[in-house]
Amino acid sequence: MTIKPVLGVQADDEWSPLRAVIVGRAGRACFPSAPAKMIEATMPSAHAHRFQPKAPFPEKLIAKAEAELDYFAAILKAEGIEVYRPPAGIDWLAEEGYTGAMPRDGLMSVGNTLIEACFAWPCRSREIEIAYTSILDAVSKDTRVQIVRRPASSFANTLLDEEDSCTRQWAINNSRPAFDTADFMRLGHTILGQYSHVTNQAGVDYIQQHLPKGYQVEMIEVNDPSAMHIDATILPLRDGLLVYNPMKITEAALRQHAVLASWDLQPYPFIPQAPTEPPLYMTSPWLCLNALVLDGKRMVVEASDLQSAQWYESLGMECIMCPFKHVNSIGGSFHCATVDLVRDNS
Ligand code: DAV
Repeated sequence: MTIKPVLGVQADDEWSPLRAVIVGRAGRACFPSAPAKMIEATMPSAHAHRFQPKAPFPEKLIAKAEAELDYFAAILKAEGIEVYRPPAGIDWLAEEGYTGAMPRDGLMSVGNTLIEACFAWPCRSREIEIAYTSILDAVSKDTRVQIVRRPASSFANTLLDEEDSCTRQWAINNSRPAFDTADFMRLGHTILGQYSHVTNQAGVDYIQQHLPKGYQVEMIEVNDPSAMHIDATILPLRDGLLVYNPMKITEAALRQHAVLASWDLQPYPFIPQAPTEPPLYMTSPWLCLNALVLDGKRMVVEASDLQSAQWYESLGMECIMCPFKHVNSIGGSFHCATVDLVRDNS
């Protein structure tokens, strides 16, 4: 039997059978450097001083993260999933960028449309162009695919302007569209999003304008003073079942959204602990919710996280264990490191 290559973009939820996916590559990854205000608002305070220009992550850490990403990609390929990778060895130090390991922050598929983030952090402004142009070219050979590249106007360096900035809830203002795509979670025709230190109202309006017909964004009420990315706060496991971080969101807030009204909503029942080595330079240990669901039955979970795996299994999932601690260290887990291009929900 020959397997037909799956090309294009057709995905609008987090759980339908995955057919084609992007898996990132670290390259010569660096601590992202952004104005102190943006870093202090979001990054773990113990590490905030590391986020300087030209500060590469330790070479050994990157080599291990790269091996984990390769192994993860091999697991997905062995499941028959088409895997797209950016070029190896991108020098993010020379580009004054961050990494190509976290494509979820910068690309979101909704139906046949792939939307590029209007990143708030200047060091990420060319990340998708640098690492993902060849993949965008490949998928757009399918003429049904719409790619929404970030507009030149979204590069304006105005997000920290304004005198009243110390009274604002978020580090950024609303002077131009800003959003990371990881502040959004797709549940079919409804996309749940959060405002954050990288996502503003103009960014939300921009997404809504560029969605295919019939899709809408709803903003979710999250209690997270350092909010940046919703994909360690909620995770749908299958149609009708979602897990969440009860320290950041309440069941009542989730139930306000019609799409979740009748879902089984399960709070994560433990307080996750950070590993001592390698350090989580950029995130909290809630990366345990940053898993990748393959098909509503199986999901990929960090190899040492037996506590989460047992819990997910008690909810009826089957866990595929994959080492990922070094990728976690540089900013994310399986959800962050991927972009689903095709999910089969027909
Ligand atoms: O809990 O630190 C991590 C999200 C990564 N995309 C957290 C959020």
